[in-house]
Amino acid sequence: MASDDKLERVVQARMKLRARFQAESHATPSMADPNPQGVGPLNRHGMPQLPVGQVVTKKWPVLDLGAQPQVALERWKLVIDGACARPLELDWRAFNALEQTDDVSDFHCVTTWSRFDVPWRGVRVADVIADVEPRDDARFVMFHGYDGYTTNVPLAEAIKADVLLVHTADHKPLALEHGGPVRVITPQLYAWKGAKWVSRIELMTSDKRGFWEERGYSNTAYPWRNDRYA
Ligand SMILES: Nc1nc2c(c(=O)[nH]1)N[C@H]1C(S)=C(S)[C@@H](COP(=O)(O)O)O[C@H]1N2
Ligand SMILES: [Mo]
Repeated sequence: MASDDKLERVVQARMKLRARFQAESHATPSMADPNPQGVGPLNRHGMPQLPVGQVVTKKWPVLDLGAQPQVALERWKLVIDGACARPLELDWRAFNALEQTDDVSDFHCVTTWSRFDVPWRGVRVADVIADVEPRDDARFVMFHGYDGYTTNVPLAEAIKADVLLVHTADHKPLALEHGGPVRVITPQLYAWKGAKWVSRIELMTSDKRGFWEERGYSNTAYPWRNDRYA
């Protein structure tokens, strides 16, 4: 357990970050689209069940760049750095000692399949970002994977409560092919915004495009706007 001083510092940092982005986070289409483009009965967040153009799958397809990096837990680390006061490097033990969150959310792949109701367990991205005390000019995040993959999101998206660093899916350790030991999930954005085999969370002062964003995928990636390609 953290000392009182450390805990107080982290709580203060979290409150500051939340206050700074509250309005922006609630205004994004992914959180509360005034006119969501989807089908089916209203579901979580008052959205239709399925974003337009998606079909439900029970299977979980695998998409990667052709390599699945195997990182032994003894060598695994996660770096959180960039535009912040206290860059951090977590090893496996330190990561697992952080507060754990259980959530159930949907997974929407831009290649038109969606998985409903996936049970996840992991650490809130907002928590580790608050811990490094982002500078006031930090506004964007780049997620990096051990395979060299990158994907960018606004800080306001990254700190949503359902954006997690997950190590468990479907009540089992996250399989290598799905990004184990740890990946990011972004339930309110298309799934390419969640880096598998995540190695680094980089805070940025200006937006930079990640791997698919550079190759014509939408920078914003809102499933509820059918916002797939730029
Ligand atoms: N590191 C890494 N993360 C990645 C990818 C990748 O190639 N490398 N592919 C992305 C894409 S395009 C999608 S749709 C999802 C797929 O996750 P899955 O293979 O677990 O279904 O992971 C995303 N995260
Ligand atoms: Mo994808």
